[in-house]
Amino acid sequence: MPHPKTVEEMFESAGPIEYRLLPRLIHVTEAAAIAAAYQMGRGDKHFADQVAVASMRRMLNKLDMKGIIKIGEGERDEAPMLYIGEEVGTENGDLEVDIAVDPLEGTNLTADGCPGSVAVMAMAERGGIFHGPDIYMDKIVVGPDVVRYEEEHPGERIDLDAPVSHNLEIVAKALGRKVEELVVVILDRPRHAQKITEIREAGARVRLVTDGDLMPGVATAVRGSGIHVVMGAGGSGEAVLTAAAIKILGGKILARLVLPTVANGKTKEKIDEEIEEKMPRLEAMGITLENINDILDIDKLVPGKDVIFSATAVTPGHFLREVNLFGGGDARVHTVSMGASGAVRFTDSIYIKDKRETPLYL
Ligand code: VTB
Ligand code: MG
Ligand code: MG
Repeated sequence: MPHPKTVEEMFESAGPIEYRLLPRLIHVTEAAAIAAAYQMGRGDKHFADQVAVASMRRMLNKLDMKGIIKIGEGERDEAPMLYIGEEVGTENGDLEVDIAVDPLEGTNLTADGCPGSVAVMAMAERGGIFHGPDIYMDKIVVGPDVVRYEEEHPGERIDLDAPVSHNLEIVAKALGRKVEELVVVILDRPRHAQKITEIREAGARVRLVTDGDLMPGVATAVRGSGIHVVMGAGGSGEAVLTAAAIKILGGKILARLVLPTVANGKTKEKIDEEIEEKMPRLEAMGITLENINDILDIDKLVPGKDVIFSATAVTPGHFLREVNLFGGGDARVHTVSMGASGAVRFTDSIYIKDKRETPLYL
């Protein structure tokens, strides 16, 4: 299919979810981010998360759709709201929507007032988002230059199981750089010690993050962000959310489910405990001990076509400004949103309650 070129053609190519729900999705992540922003730096990550979840859920339930949470914060027993499997929306209209959600990605970052936290959500048509548990996914995320390079150089491909240096060399060639000129983001965790050593030995530069590798993953597909690769095991919901944005932006992600006890090198006893505890609900989602190690590419993570994504910063991000709170509940928020048509928006929203009290200012 030829790439739509004009605004008019892009407008016409937008699917019903992008056309009808993307403008609303921006409000959903904005509301959650503002709620969380009131808890910034207050040291209580659970409460910050709770208010973001509650606000996001109230907003979602105003949307005319039959929505199902496909991946997120856990099943009903652990997550009282927006749990995996929860149905949301008014049920009016004909839109059947799959949802991936992280109401507050970076709860610690918010509680500590540190950069990098966002309220984030993705949607697609039914069957369009990976239905999975909230365990971990190991992954590698790169931007569209790598996809183009792979197409032009058959046989040269990034590979989740290949040595780190192999992958970094391909990314470097795709970007016309040396490996020394790459930046890799990875969560600062003991489980990544070996990988971090390998990245450094390959010569690349490393940016360790204490939390939040989702938006850095999106940033790999944004030229000028200064981030070229994200690697390592983090939340599976976060990986699927990354995949939704990466699919829209034309990048690449390879991922694999992994149990936290396995990733974090726990004892066999602890691993067996986790298997016993989690396998029944994993199996109900079609994930067995035989296929749990399968590599998931972007079309497995986000099979949908009418994919939309929105992230509103709570604290400052790589390409988003933080929430500003003014008097009387007025707020200014910065969001990146996008849909499969290729329309990407940076929205600088200002909510004014009393126009005379708080005039709009630049
Ligand atoms: C990652 C990261 C998140 O949790 O998913 C991480 O992207 C999971 O790893 O921002 P740990 O269990 O080792 O924390 C976060 O840091 C928080 O959701
Ligand atoms: Mg969260
Ligand atoms: Mg998270």
